Amino acid sequence: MEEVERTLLMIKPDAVQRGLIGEIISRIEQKGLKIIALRMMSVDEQTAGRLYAEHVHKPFFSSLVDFIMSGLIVVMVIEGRNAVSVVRGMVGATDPSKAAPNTIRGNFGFSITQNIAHASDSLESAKREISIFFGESELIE
Ligand code: 3AN
Repeated sequence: MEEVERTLLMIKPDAVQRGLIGEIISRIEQKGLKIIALRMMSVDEQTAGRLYAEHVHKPFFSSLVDFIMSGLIVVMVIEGRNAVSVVRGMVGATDPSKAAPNTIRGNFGFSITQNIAHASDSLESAKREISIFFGESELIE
């Protein structure tokens, strides 16, 4: 049974700096998914630590945190049938050099750290990540 799901999509500093906000939002809209919250912001160290808590012991943790704090990001909550896997598929593989053509990372990215966008990888991650950026009252019904 297919369920209406909510997922978090983050446009990372490299993509904001390169002027790809519109392109990425446009793909979400053209797919027919619904954006129910949207914000441009910068990330502080505490928020970066929460966001990447699962990577705290990885060798790339500090470069990940430095990068996400290096400029503005855009975060949005997207709603739709199977939204978690659909948006994840549109973003593409973590390593942009391996991401399929016509995915967001496949078309626009090349670096594994500066990899354009992030989408939640499960319903559980989506709930956790959405709550880092948005209160329940900020999600449009
Ligand atoms: P995804 O964003 O595809 O869900 P995660 O959650 O495994 O990937 O990793 C979070 C972020 O950590 C990635 N977006 C990427 O920027 C960075 N990352 C993951 N693996 C590596 C790696 N091997 N080397 C450097 N950075 C990495």
